[in-house]
Amino acid sequence: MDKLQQGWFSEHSQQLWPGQCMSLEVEQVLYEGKSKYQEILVFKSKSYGNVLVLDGIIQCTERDEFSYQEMISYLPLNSHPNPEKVLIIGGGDGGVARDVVRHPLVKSAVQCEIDEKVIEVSKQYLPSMSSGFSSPKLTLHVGDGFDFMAKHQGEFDVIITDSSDPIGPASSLFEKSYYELMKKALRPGGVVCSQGECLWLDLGLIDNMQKFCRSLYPVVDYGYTTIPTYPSGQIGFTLCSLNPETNFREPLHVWSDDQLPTKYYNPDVHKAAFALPQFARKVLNGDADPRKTQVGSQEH
Ligand code: SPM
Repeated sequence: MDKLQQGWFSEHSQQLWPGQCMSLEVEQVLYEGKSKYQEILVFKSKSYGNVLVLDGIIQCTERDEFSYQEMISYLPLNSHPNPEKVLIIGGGDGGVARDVVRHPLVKSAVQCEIDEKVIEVSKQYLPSMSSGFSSPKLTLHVGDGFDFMAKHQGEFDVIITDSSDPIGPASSLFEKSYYELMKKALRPGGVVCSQGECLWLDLGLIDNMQKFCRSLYPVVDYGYTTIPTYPSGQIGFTLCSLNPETNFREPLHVWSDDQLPTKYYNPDVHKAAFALPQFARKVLNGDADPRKTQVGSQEH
């Protein structure tokens, strides 16, 4: 199916969200090309600003990106007592780097993104997100996250994985071996937070990830944010901590607007991010089968 038709972009994925799609009206196509890893599209939309699309999937729009980037950054950074050194895997648009380097306790951040072309295109068409790349706190490395972490063990307080979906170049980032590798790259008491997919679409995957994470880390949780331009309007985060005392649901740090200006995140939103609807809570507590939460199931 052609993703650009009659002035509209439509996000179809038979594999990830069969039978539904998000469409945005296009004002102008700004960039269309192919990198070594994926197809890249940037267009100016009628109502959501500039939009970055990788392999046909919306990654961010200027209008709502902050809800995802702030939450994937500040849920873990405000759950660690002293998050001085941060590693970002992926996040080539720069939005997560922008929000990580703003955090008052972060002294340095290293970002490892595999696709240089995404960085280049984002610098040109998404300047409000890519501003983080110019921070003196940030070191940018182009390469594979697995290789990078294997060479940097025991170095990071927080590791944030801002990935695309579990098909194509990012699929390995949703596997147990990746969480084992992150565990080794953390300092004692370290915390990880990864793009953790959608309760409405991916509950089986989320359940499976929570289970294997619990076999590796003493504290594991799932928090989420709302975001209009991701499928079903919701996306979550897999959070794990090496510190058995961590409670992701209560922020350890509370900042004034002068110290950490935000547009989505605040301490109440932080706590609310972990309040799961009943169908999801039952599955993640082990009281229901994720397959029984499909449309039309009468199971309660
Ligand atoms: N820095 C923004 C990059 C976004 N990374 C996550 C993109 C996920 C897109 N698909 C969402 C599908 C939810 N099931």
